Amino acid sequence: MFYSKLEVQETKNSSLALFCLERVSLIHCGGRCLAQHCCKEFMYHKGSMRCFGIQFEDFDSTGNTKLIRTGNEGLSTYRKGCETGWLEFNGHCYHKGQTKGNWSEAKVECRKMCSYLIEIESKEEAEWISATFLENVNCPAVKRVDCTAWTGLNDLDIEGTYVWEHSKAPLTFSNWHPRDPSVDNPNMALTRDCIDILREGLWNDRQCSHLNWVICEKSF
Ligand SMILES: [Ca+2]
Ligand SMILES: [Ca+2]
Repeated sequence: MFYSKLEVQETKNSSLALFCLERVSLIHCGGRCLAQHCCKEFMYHKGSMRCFGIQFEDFDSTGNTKLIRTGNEGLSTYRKGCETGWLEFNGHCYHKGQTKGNWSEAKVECRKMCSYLIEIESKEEAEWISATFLENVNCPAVKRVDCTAWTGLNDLDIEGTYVWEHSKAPLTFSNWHPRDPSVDNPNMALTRDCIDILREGLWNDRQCSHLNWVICEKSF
């Protein structure tokens, strides 16, 4: 089940169209959207067989998207679920990459898939992420170093002021390890500006150049 049909048209003035196809089948339209990470949903008009791929509002990957008006008579909207290789939790999709990277590389990696480094808003989300992606990987002996993944949280701009990279939201929920962020040695915190999630779901500040697993998140 990749799509759910939206019965009630959401009230928006316009949507960003990623692509627009004429005279195609509903299945063709859905397949096209499914093949593109940046396609959030598609709109289809049965009569004219027109197909619009709609992209995530918070990503304009191509730079040449067109605005189309919603509320057009006869246009049905189909919202995409999580793509193959992505897992769902609470209305969001998550994907763990195959290779490790430093924090900037991790950020770029997620962005390529119209997603962002995980932003953790609850204890349930933290625990689900660690149980799903970190507890079952082959962990070498040093679990605190090797079985960890980047989050979008960082204090790169202002030391001690933590923000989520994609949403720019300040920290409302936190799940720090009792000794973090660098509680025992505050000087160390000055060079540790990127936050990762440990195997047990707790957070730790680390140098951004460290190589960590990459977990990306997107809504649907
Ligand atoms: Ca989240
Ligand atoms: Ca810091």
